[in-house]
Amino acid sequence: MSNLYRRLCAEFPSDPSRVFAYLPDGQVVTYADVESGSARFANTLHGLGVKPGDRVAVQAEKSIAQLLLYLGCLRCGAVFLPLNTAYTAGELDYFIGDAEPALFVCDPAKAEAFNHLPAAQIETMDATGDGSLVQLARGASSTFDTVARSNDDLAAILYTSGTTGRSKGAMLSHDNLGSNAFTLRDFWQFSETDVLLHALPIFHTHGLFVATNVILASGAAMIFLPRFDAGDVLAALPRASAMMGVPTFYIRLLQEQGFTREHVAHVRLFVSGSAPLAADIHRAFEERTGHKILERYGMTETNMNTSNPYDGARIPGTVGVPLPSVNIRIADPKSGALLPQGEVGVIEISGPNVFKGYWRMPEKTAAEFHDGYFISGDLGRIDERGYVSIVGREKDLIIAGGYNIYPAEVEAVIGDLPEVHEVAVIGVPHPDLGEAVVAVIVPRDAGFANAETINGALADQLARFKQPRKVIFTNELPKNAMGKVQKALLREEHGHLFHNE
Ligand code: MLC
Ligand code: AMP
Repeated sequence: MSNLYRRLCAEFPSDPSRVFAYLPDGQVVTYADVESGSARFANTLHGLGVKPGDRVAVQAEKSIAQLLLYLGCLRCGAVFLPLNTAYTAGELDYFIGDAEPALFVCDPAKAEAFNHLPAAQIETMDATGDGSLVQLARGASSTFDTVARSNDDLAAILYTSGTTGRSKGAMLSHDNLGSNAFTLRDFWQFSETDVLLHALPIFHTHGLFVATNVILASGAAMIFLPRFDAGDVLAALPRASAMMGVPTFYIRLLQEQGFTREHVAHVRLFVSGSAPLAADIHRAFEERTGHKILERYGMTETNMNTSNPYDGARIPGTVGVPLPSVNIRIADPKSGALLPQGEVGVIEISGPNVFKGYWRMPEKTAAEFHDGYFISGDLGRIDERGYVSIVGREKDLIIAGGYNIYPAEVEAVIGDLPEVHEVAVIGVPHPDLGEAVVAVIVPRDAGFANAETINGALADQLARFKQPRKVIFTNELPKNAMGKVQKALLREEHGHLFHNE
């Protein structure tokens, strides 16, 4: 039963005509379709020579076909490797070079641009679920004998940005994903009667594993929207029993007039995660709807770690208690010594949810573990009731709208521009995105102050969400005695840049 697909499949409804997904065009995908569609992809991958352990990299718009491909990968033992659709061709070069996938699946419109990539084969899949791979799958058999996998065999690799600027592939096993899916299902009381509103991207942990795996593990259904659009979400909510989102989703819903107590009275659960949910948004949401958002805390490397309770106090500003079988402790960021309850330090995590390490980076992996615990880089405290609060980050990371951006990566690209002498990239509070990227630049020529030139030069090199929302020119960056840029001072100075947006 170690193959994650087999574990999920055992929970599918006994009536295979039950709906797995409601699509925007009115079509439905049943559990029978999940079984046959994933089999077709598994057979297709097999036919293309993809072997157990081979990576299948995918950069394609959100579609049910892509979810079926993910399940097809699980079934034939391939390692699913989804990539953010915002990544530029330059960024993809690195991922493909590093992961060496046996197959790269991309949007048909982009296939030509990727011809130079060293992937063994390229096939396509578009937003409507069509493309060369889908055509092959249509002709494949609708039954497939799901291969045996051990708990530790890899099911997926998800790239996360790195503090040094180099992305790292987090290796997630069948049991990492399986254990977390079943834990969350039970903790949040999902069942066959649920209908989840799914408006998240499916190339990250949140939309792919937390949302999709939990629904499959419950034999439940989802309303599958291509992206978050407040109007579309509002229109779909009357048919949903639960919703999962990043804080920006809830901030935007609160701006909608039609988002009222009556409109969502029947919804049993709103979950937030991937970025801090401000306590005042939590309260405003409760005031408007009567619902307390359930905030949880996770990471690509660890899946979900903590959650506010389903029954019991959901405390604004906290991420709840460790999930069953997850261990959380707090360590001194400098010495690594374990700290007593109540003190602030780095959050360390162990449990079946914790990943197998970074792809082909054994030293980096070793450096991020402390006696078997993964060092999260998040700063937190555990209170006397056992609730965890995240109070900051030790890692230099910006989270905008639930996407992670490592300043080091953006600084490296901007620092290479001929106009730039020095640059510091910081995250500044933003009312919609939580944080926004700001670049503070010392130009080579004191008279140069042209943000368009800088932004224009970044367009091909960095995904749009990593590019600065504002560029500020200055004569000098504040530095400490060691010559290190004092980012805290910059954040303080520019903290109000987006106050009125
Ligand atoms: C889009 N843009 C962003 C952005 N998303 N910029 C910064 N941060 C983001 N998150 C850019 C667009 O390219 C566009 O650029 C401009 O911002 C305005 O776009 P928009 O229309 O307002 O954005 P929208 O498409 O509505 O997207 C915003 C969003 C989306 C919040 C709905 O980013 C989103 O779905 N985020 C979810 C991310 C997520 O799933 N994270 C989970 C990670 S897993 P321009 O200039 O072209 O207009 C994880 C573990 C865990 O963290 O615990 O879950
Ligand atoms: P990612 O690498 O995209 O998986 O992002 C993981 C990071 O998101 C964590 O290390 C945290 O910094 C942050 N994060 C996730 N959930 C929360 C939350 N509920 N509150 C605060 N930060 C969070």
